[in-house]
Amino acid sequence: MPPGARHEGKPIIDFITRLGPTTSAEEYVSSFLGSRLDRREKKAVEQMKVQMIWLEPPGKGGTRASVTSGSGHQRKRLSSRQKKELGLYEIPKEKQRYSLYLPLHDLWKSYMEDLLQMGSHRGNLVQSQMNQRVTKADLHGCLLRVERSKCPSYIGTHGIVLQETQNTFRLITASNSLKTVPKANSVFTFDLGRYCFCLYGNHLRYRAGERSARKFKDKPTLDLNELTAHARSSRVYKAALQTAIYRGFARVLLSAGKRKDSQQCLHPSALLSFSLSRDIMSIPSSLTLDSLPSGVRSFVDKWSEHCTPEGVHVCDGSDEEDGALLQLLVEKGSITPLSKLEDCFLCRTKKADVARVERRTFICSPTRGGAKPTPSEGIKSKLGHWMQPDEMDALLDKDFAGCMKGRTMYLIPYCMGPLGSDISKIGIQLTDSAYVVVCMRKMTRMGASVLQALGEGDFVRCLHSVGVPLAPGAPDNDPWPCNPEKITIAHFPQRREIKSFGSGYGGNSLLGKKCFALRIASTIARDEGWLAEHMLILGLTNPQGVKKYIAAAFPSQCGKTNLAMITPTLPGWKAELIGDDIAWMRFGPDGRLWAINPENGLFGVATGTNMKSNPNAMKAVSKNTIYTNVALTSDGGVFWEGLEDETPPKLGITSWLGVEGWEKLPAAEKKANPAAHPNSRFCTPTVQCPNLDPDWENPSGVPIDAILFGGRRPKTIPLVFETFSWEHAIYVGLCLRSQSTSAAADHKGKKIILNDPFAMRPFFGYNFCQYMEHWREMKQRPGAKLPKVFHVNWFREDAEGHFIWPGFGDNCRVIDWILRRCDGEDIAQETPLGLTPKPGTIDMEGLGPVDMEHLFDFSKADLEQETAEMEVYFSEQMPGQLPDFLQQELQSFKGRIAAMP
Ligand code: O2Y
Ligand code: MN
Repeated sequence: MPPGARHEGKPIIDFITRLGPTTSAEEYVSSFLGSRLDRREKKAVEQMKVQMIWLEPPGKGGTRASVTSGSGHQRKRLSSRQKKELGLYEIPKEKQRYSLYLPLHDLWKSYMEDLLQMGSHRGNLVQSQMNQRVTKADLHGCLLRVERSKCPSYIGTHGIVLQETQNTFRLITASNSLKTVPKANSVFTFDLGRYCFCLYGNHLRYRAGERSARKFKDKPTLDLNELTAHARSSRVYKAALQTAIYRGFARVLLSAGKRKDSQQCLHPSALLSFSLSRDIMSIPSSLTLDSLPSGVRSFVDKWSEHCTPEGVHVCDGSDEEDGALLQLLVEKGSITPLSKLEDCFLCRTKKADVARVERRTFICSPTRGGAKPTPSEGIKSKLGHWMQPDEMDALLDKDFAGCMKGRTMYLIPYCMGPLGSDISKIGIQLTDSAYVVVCMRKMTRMGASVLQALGEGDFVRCLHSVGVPLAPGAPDNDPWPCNPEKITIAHFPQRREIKSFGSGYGGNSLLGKKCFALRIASTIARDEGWLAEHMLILGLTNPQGVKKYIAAAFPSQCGKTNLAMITPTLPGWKAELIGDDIAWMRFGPDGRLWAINPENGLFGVATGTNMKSNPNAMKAVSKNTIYTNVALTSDGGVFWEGLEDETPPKLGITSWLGVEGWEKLPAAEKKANPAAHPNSRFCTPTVQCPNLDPDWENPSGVPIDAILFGGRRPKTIPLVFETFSWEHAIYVGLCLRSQSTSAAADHKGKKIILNDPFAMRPFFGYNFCQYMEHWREMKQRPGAKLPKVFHVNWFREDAEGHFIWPGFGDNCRVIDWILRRCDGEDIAQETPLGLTPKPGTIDMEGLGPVDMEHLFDFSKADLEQETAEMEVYFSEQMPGQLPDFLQQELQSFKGRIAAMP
């Protein structure tokens, strides 16, 4: 610290801005002394020089009473009053700018690093020396934060120290305001490098000069209980100590002594230091890095070295941890509590981070052909993106280097599937997003029990960052940090690894979902002989009490969640949810496919969900839910398009973009700027769904009787048809098409029919043509009893564009027909497409008039066009690569069409 900066009064002010980064302390001060002061100020500084000498530890030749200046003759000190009169304590308004003092802060940091020997000599100081030095250090320029105070209004005050008096610090905050905070009964922290130091104000009640000359005694005083509200248990202490050790700073922490209550105390010093980021300090966990299995430990060591977070928090999944994280997110402005709904929060993302980003989603298998079929020349592949693994590693290594600076790295141990099931798989996600942690806790089984189940077993390695490191001292005040230009979601199926950078949203950041449970799992499934599919799982019990299970694959936003939570309109029917998005299906000992839902939560689209379309979902999301990008109502509730009839008209609405009074906008403007983003989501635990199946966590899964494919098809494709064979079923999966939705950012807005084979187009973890071969091989397994496969279309339209079929709860009428077919009832007739219901075999009891003829109507020309379009698709997307058995299916279909009158 330059001597000139060691003063009690007027701070170094505007000349700071002129200093270059290499300016030495002396130059810095000379610059100030020599050129920038007016007469009055120079005189004051002369006086301060005297004061500066005072602040040096008194040597043999000097006494407080007689200190000599450089010129040799004695000077009299200014009294505090005189200094006040000289205006030394005043900081003019125009100088009250935080940015002016950042160079001072930098200078202070190098002074402290020297003082504490944190540079090349690091490690030489013993605990007591370290404490002495921190105690005596000049704090002008320190970025200090009030961690605790008797007066709560000071807590959180954070700024650069400009003045220190006996009883106060004066700070300039990032919002350019001067704050005077009392030392008494306050606890302060400051960060230095990767360490966080803690100072007890009661011990600092001296003038800076006196403090520097004082001898402080180490005395046992504190434990972590006194530091933060959440740090009330020895678990937290252990985590703190362990993290400190991990950081190589354990020297500063000694586990000396035990308190009466047997909690270990931090080192018996009033001025203890420990290496924890602020977020870590306030989030409790029963887990420490040392408790991790060795494979997990090397994984986190590797990436924390590379991403350089402030600290690592190992998530234990407890309620306390969840509550503290939610609180932290509220404090940071990332989420808002919804007063109307119990334990519900609203999160608003940035406009540029609202959906999955397919064009930046890659499968990094060793060869291009391992990831996707080769399209014909000049045609862009729509079946995935590939990058060579080394190339992707190199690219992402750059992006991830230092990307978590200033942030906490959270380690999330999670399990896809019920804990203890043979079918389940474990992942470890490292992330710097607390939002991701709280969502992962709802979406997966997460925490301590997962690590226990893992032991030294293998796991899927998942690394995620929002990609926004914080500059030293910069405030963490962006509620939705993201780096949209650099979004990359990379999968390394052979290494069972996922790396995601730049986005905090849903499918890009909750890596257990699409990345693991579909892309990586589909590869594992191929290797191990099972299926990982984009399918809901639903149990249906008919009025006779016979229960069957279906799995259904629909492209995004085709009502999959609605079907998974269907309330059947047919009397006596019961529908029970297993899962709404993903199914893992394995052969059971009986040769049937048994399915589990690998997820623990619903990440459903909010728009369009209401008491008519999905009453079960509405009930599920009435508590303990995180809403993202929905609108806020003036009574602390939520709103989205589709809730108009269920929202009192007087309520004010603030759109997802923060537009207040949205409800008063003209209809056209409302349409152009919806209250909720079309891909707005609710994130809620599955267990909150009222129609949950009692077997939803059965480790063996449930036996699947029928598989359904479906899409939004306004014309040509009938309400339902049954496939002729397993091979024909694969052909129907291959030909799955649907009107576009908004879930994928790349196709926003446009209503076009898109190919979405198996509803898996964005989710294949390996080459789609090999995927179809794998499906075929399922049949070759000895004793395989595969389910029947159907195609459904709830979205057939009349000439005016109105839906013909009522949909929603009435879809159970179609399912009834399907399940009767599974029982072998003779209720089907052959058509070129497949087997459709014989007239009158769909139960229409209690339903108004429906144009059944139109629902099943297709012409020869329609089918010819459909086939021609599919052939173009095959020749563009997979020329010469369509498996032979599917070529044969295509030819058979064409033959059936040709035979039509
Ligand atoms: O847009 C996102 O990030 C979420 S996408 C999603 C979420 C839940 C269920 N399905 C999907 C999907 O796109 O299929
Ligand atoms: Mn989905």
